[in-house]
Amino acid sequence: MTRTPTPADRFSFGLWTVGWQGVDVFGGPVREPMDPVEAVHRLAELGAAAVTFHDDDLVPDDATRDATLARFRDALTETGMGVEMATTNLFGAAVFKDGAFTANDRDVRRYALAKAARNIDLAAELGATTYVFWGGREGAESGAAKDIGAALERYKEGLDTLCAYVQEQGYDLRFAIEPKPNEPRGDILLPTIGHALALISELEHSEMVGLNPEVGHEEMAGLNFAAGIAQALWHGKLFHVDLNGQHGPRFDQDLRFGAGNLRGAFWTVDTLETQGYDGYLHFDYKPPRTEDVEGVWESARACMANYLVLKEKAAAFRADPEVAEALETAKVAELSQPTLAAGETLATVREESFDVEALAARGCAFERLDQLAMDHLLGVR
Ligand code: GLT
Ligand code: MN
Ligand code: MN
Repeated sequence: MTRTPTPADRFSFGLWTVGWQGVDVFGGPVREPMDPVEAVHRLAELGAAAVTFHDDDLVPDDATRDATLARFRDALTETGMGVEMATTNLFGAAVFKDGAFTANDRDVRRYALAKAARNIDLAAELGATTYVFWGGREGAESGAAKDIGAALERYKEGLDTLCAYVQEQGYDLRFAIEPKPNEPRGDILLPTIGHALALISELEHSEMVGLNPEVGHEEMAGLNFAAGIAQALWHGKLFHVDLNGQHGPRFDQDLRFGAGNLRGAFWTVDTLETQGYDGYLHFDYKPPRTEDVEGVWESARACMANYLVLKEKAAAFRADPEVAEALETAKVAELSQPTLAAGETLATVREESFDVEALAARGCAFERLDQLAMDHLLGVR
């Protein structure tokens, strides 16, 4: 197995990731703006397959829109890079200070729909097949300010309206909702994978809406990312993924993939590689402010290399005969057997037929299994 990425690995990056100038709440930019054309070329050289963008990353103003798009298209043709996903910036401008689809102000909601529809047209034109909705400003800082039920109605209305628009236009595009618990709002609507799945089930065109979960966002909420995406896969809703790193519940760190919770990253890769995910492996990280532009490319390279190393280690774990034996002892495959036999009813399952004490005394043998995974991760097996 090689640790040098190729387009066959289907790695992709947001233009806003390598292009992040380091502006945070305490300080201004530390790097020059990055030309999207430069980003496409450098990422292609590093072995990525595609880029993704917000409308404002690529075409921030109408005066330069056509010229920028012409240069961008040329860069894609020259490098063979694709655009696999696009999204709308519905959070940066002052007009979205109280949200976009769920702003109390109806005019803001109407403007947000128009802004999203315009970029959906561009996304389809550039060949994107996924359109992400990260509602970072959809939320509140205080209780009385937001009627949560009404906000969810408007969220549904916004998504239903845009789904209908995509269908009318005949675009080959699916939507992916990205949950996040907080930041920039005090509390964000659809804070976790589970909340978003529940909203999706209420949508008019729920079949065309899935998820784009981000590692750091679930971990900010203290949740297990691998378990979250495993559930999303079970629902057939893991349309896309944002890979990055996070050190537990604190501000959104957006570290390079593999940094932060390394064991979590191992299980994330194992889940993506074994549970039927076939989408792009998208990195949504922020090269730290300490880095110059060379550090930016170094961290982008590291995101992909870390994924490939973990993929190698997870595969070695799965292929290890001792692991197979430990899985057997831990009865992991037994969970796939239905609890009742075909045609059996509860009438034949009698409490008195079980030796409950003996069942209770059986060890589960999970520690040995987990230590084998740890040994693979640590490189001692
Ligand atoms: C923003 C956010 C990300 C989202 C992006 C998509 S924008 O950078 O922090 O998690 O994925 O809108
Ligand atoms: Mn993030
Ligand atoms: Mn993200």
